[in-house]
Amino acid sequence: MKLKSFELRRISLPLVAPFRTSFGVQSEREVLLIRAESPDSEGWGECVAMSEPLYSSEYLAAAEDVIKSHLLPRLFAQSEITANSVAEILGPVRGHPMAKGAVEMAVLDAELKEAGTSFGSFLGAVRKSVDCGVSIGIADSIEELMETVDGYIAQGYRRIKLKIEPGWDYAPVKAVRERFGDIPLQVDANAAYSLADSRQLKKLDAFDLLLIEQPLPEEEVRAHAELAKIVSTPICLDESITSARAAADAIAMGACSIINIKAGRVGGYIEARRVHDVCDASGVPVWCGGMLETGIGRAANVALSALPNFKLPGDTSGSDRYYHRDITDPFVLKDGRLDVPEAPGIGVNIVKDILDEVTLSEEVITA
Ligand code: OSB
Ligand code: MG
Repeated sequence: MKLKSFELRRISLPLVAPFRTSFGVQSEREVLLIRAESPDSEGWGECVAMSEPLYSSEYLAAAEDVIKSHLLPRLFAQSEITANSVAEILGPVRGHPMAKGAVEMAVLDAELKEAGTSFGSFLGAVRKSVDCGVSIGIADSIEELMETVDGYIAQGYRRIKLKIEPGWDYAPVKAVRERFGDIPLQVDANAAYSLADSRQLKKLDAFDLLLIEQPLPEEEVRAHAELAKIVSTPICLDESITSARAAADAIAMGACSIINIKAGRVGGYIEARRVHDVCDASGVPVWCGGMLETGIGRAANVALSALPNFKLPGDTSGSDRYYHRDITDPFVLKDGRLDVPEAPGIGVNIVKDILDEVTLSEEVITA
């Protein structure tokens, strides 16, 4: 494919409710979107970097800068590119997986639209719909949390994930278990603990959780292996898994028995599929994480979630879990599931009027 131009568009969407994690409170989602244009096609990419570098070191303004200054010039230097070649062309630039992943996604969407192939069939989907879970932020009180969980269960979500941090762990998990019984339940600490907290984390063993996600810092893979010997709840890694190779290493070390896959965190959907394959070959089940995506990223995440080793419900919630109005036709839960889009590329329609309304800035970069 020949590249004509890339459009970089910053948008801001208010969240239906503030989302509190151990790394801060989010009440709006600022997102960088990329539109790749070729002579015969166009494709969309969503950069999952957040406004501030609190989940990982990447953040929106830095992603925008590295894309403009270092990534696009490398792509424009090629006379023809394929989505499969993007990661290698961008390889000399260290780090910035979310920025690279967004660029690759835009190119891949354009390429698949031209070929008439959906993301799902490109990636190897084996299901027409996927089981959905929901990620629930840290609440102001146990009573407020009970109401929130109750509402999501009523909407049909097939798994509940509670954000935890020191001071908000044992009591809320116990309360949810006692009130809602045997529901599929898991927790996510976003690296808020240290190995010295292992006695507190071990108390969660009483609640038969599906998993505990990323209790310790990103770099502390070995410490997760130590923790795994102490707690019986399965350890799942999110932040630490930055590539298929990192996944293979973490598994070999005994640091996790489940992996959360986020395409942006590993540099794109092609590497995400490799993470899936490495885990599958090791007997490690995976599930699809979320980054409060718009319908653009959600469409691709739902397609990815349809691969065979996605054995647990993902953080692929309905559009109304996040936004009053999404920039695509909304994803609506049916019996706790979302349908995998079947149209070419990401397979979801972008609502141009809404997109324009929420746009903060727009820049077109030409070869
Ligand atoms: O750690 O999974 C996480 C949101 C932003 C950044 C990190 C995480 C999350 C979530 C929400 O848990 C997932 C979602 O519903 O998109
Ligand atoms: Mg997480």
